[in-house]
Amino acid sequence: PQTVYLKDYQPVPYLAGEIFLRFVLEPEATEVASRIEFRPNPAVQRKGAPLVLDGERLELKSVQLDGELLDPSRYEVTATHLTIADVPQRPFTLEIITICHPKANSELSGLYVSSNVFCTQCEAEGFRRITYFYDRPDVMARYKVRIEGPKAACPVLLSNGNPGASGPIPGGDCHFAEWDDPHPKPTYLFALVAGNLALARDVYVTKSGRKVELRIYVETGKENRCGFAMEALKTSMRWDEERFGLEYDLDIFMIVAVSDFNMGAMENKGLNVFNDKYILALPETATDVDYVNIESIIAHEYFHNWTGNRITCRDWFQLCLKEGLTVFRDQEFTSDIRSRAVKRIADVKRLRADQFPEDGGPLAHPVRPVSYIEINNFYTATVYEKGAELCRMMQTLIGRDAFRKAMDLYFARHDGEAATVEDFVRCMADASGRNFDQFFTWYEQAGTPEVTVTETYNEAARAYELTLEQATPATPGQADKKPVPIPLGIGLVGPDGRDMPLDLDGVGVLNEPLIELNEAKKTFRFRNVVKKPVLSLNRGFSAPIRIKNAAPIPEQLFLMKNDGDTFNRWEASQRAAHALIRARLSGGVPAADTKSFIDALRTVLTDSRLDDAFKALMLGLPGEQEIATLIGRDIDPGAIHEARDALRAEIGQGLKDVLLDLWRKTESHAPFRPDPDETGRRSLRYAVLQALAGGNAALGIELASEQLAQATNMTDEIGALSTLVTLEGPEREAAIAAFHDRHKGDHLLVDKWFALQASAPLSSTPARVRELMRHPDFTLANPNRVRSLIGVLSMANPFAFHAEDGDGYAILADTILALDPKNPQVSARMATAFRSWGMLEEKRQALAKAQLERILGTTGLSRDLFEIVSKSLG
Ligand code: DPP
Ligand code: ZN
Repeated sequence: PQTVYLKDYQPVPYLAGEIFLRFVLEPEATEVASRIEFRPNPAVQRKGAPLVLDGERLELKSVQLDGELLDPSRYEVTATHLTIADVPQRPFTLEIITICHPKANSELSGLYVSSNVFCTQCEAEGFRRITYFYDRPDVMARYKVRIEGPKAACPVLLSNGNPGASGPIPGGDCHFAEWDDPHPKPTYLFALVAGNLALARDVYVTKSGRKVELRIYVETGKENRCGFAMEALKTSMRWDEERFGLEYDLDIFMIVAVSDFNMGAMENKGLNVFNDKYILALPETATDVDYVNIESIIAHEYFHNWTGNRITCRDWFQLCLKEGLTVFRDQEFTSDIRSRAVKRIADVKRLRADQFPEDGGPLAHPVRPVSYIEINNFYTATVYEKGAELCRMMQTLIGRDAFRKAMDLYFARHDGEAATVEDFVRCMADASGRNFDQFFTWYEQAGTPEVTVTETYNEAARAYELTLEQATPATPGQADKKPVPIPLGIGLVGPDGRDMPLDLDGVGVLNEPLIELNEAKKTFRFRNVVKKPVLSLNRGFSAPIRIKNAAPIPEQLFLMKNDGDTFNRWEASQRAAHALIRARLSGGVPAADTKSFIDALRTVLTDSRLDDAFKALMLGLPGEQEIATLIGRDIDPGAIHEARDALRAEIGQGLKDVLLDLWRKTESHAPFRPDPDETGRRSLRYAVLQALAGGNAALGIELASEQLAQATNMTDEIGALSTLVTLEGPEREAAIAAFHDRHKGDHLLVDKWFALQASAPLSSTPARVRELMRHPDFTLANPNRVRSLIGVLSMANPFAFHAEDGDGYAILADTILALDPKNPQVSARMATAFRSWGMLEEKRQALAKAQLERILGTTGLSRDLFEIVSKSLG
């Protein structure tokens, strides 16, 4: 397969004006007629260049140029392109008729059928499976669409933009609908949906008083499950007006929920398509986690209307321009409407679980990559989550007001354009007056920077010296790293638990509690530090770095109890727990330290000023994957699991009284509400249950079973079950069977049923997963189903995935090989679970490597899978 390079970017020789598309829908063979206005691109000095259009899996029927039918000798058709060597060097119109095969499309890219509904997914390069065109984001055109289809099977006919004419087609059972999108857009934002769908409606009035019709389309019978999504949509629309001054720009905004979808959701202009798990919610079908996800994904896709659609990307290397920025925007949205501290902790947990391992392994790539084989492989945690961290750092460095000015400038300069990361960062620089040249390294350099801390304190001189050194480990293709500018939130906490003034030598008392490490090494000298302080660094996780030498446990415990920065209070608990688990792994059991850790936890859990959600987070130990990433080599996932479990047991036993008290206090029979308080209460309740079960399995089984028996909403049901499935015994099996009986008619709940079993850290889990792969409800055709069983096993259950006999690896490889011919995007995504094989202990390393080699040795691999597996093998 070919590699595509950023440095090879070339604009197209012909630009497109209007594109008119006519679809005659049939599941087996859909006819697409296009009429496209082209004109030579004045910015390109290649007179007479051929017109080379992208197209895949299309049956070409005819080509007309300016109304004249072209003889096939005038053009060339390959598996990937239509080339017309000789086109006029003035505006011309091309008309093409092609056939595509939606029913046979198992890749879920292009036009396909999901549960009898026609739908499209065009990002990144799916449009080329619909018709021949320039399938790249820098070619923006005005779309007019006419859809014709059978009235009975497809009463609903949707595309982007505003609705136009519609009605019956004389002489048959078909009807048509026309859509007109006034905003020029690239191919990847095109969408079409047609089928028998039910509808929820609402109206939104924008801040300038325009009425926007809101519609959410779902499977018939599920209309009553869209209320929460609709509210989230209206809240998002309001928030974007208030925080960024951005208003919606069409007469109608539509969302369609489908059950077969490769991604979470897609921001097509005016017609978002969603994986239905991120739309449908009722208290008895969705958990708190589902509610929070629905809210933030609705917001994310809506926010793309400006950051992504109005201003799009010049090429796919600029993907973070829309994704990193839009994740940052959705994070801010959630922070504003829920708890900022809880959101920050959740995001950092996710960054550490997904992005840090990616950045430290064979698939590491810069936030703006320089090459790819398959672009679909670059919808990664690095592009999204680290990309968002870069936006956050820019806001931290210039302040919220200047950041807003920079955003305004970005829209003023680039609205309607396909922009680059340079364009965006230039707006930051121009609006703030700050130089961002060095900052750009963050976009170009892969790897997680490591900061080493050295402190000295001189009581007599009241002088505190902080020396910080940064280094970024080598990543594939990037051996030498440059220093990056690192903004560090900082506090010097005095013995009374209060922050002391930050009086920096040569600067004076800092206005903002922030220092910047721009060079490889720097010493900060603080004056008038009357007592030896405890350092609280990288407050709020102001930079996506790793502090290499964490302070000793007693200091962490002090911060856990006292730090004025909520994030760092949590961070300190993670560091302390991590240190305790590490100590166990190397044989030393520090009884005194464990006891003081438990005491510190007790202080937190009994503090009535702290909210439930925060307490729940404080009870959560660092994940096994996270611990493994920090250790970095010779990993024995079984040993990590045991050491972590042993600490859990001590916590469960040592805090039994407090935990039981919280268990009683968090009981409620009030009607379900997915608001922050109630969500927090339930999250604490189930963290407490897990902790109690960790200390005493029998007690865990008893409480979980009791809770399950009286559960009236899905959060309570899953909360109880997710603990119960970790505890072997007849109760577990009975509960699993009962859940299926109760919920087998609801595909989203059947997904949960698979996921619960795949998540259990038991040695019986791989065998259970193999059994479930033969269950009548299991299918490789549905991405959510694959993710809930095989994805959960391989990405969320390190203990079972890394089973000593290698069966976890074999299951994953078997699945990947069976899936790849059907859906390469998902098979490649699954394969990333192997990426950290190189840090395993020898025996597991060999087992995992053998599976990777087995995959790579298979003929006919997709480009997607080939890229992931070959890069993983290094
Ligand atoms: N649908 C994906 C997202 O919104 C890709 N654009 O992130
Ligand atoms: Zn996005």
